[in-house]
Amino acid sequence: MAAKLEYLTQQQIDSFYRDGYLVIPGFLSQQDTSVLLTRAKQLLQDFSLEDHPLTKFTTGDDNHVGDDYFLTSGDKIRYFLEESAVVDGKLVREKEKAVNKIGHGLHELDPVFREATLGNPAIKAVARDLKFHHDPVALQSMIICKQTEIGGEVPEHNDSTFLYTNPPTALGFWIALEKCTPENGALSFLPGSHLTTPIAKRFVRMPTGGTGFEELISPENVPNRTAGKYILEACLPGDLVVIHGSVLHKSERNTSPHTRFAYTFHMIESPPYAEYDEKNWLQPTPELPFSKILDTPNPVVLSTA
Ligand SMILES: O=C(O)CCC(=O)C(=O)O
Repeated sequence: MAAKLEYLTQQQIDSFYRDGYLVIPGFLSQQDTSVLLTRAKQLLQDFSLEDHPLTKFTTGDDNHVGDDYFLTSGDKIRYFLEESAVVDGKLVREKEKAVNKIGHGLHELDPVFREATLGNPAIKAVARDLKFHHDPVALQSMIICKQTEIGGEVPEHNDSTFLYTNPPTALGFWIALEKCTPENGALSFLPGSHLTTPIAKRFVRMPTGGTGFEELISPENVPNRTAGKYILEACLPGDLVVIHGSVLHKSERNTSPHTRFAYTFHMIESPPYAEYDEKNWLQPTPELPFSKILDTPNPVVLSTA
């Protein structure tokens, strides 16, 4: 007998596996969404520029400092600036309006985001209903700010390229903290592309330092990209979008006067069902291993392919 659904309808599950993403309107209450937005703004206020690599180090030779700031951010709360907000090592905007994203250990280290991620029974219920993983763990989290006027574009990608396991198992949970519109860079998706787009490369730590891509399929063997049209998903504060790690998605630049804050975190499958290796840019530490989402693993999974 099929397990009883706790949060999703069968129609929502079918739509996720057909399209590669699922919008769940009103996943967080207005009150819970506003708590997260307030906390995100507090973190921006608390951000100290003192020892930030992009403002402290200015020459090309010091780029490795920025790499290190990124590569060791998995178990920290760190601030990544909009490129156009820093000129010659100086911030040309208020710091609160200059941060592109905050990451990548919010779900572990910040009490408010931890509660919204690891402590949220509705997230666990969605993970059980979707049956995407046997034993999901939370890998990373980010607040994406999409600042007014300069909020950077996120080009077309799929998440398993950047959060790679063998086989690919990334699953994104993306929660709008503010209204997302075509003007301020709402997400858009190529429905069904997760079924036809293999993970052709992966983002890795380079043996020589820094990061780069490793080919998994040589370019001549990568199938033509999925035909079809991108669908823009306007969202209201509190809406959740669950994102299959292989589905193509993107967001445009925010040229509007309205910010577009979102909170996102990713899950992956654990061994023995998937392997997470040392080439990945984000590495768990003995002090902070990846936290499990479910108390009891899902006995069966529907698909991660
Ligand atoms: O929030 C955005 O604009 C992009 C988010 C995204 O692509 C992701 O979480 O994978």
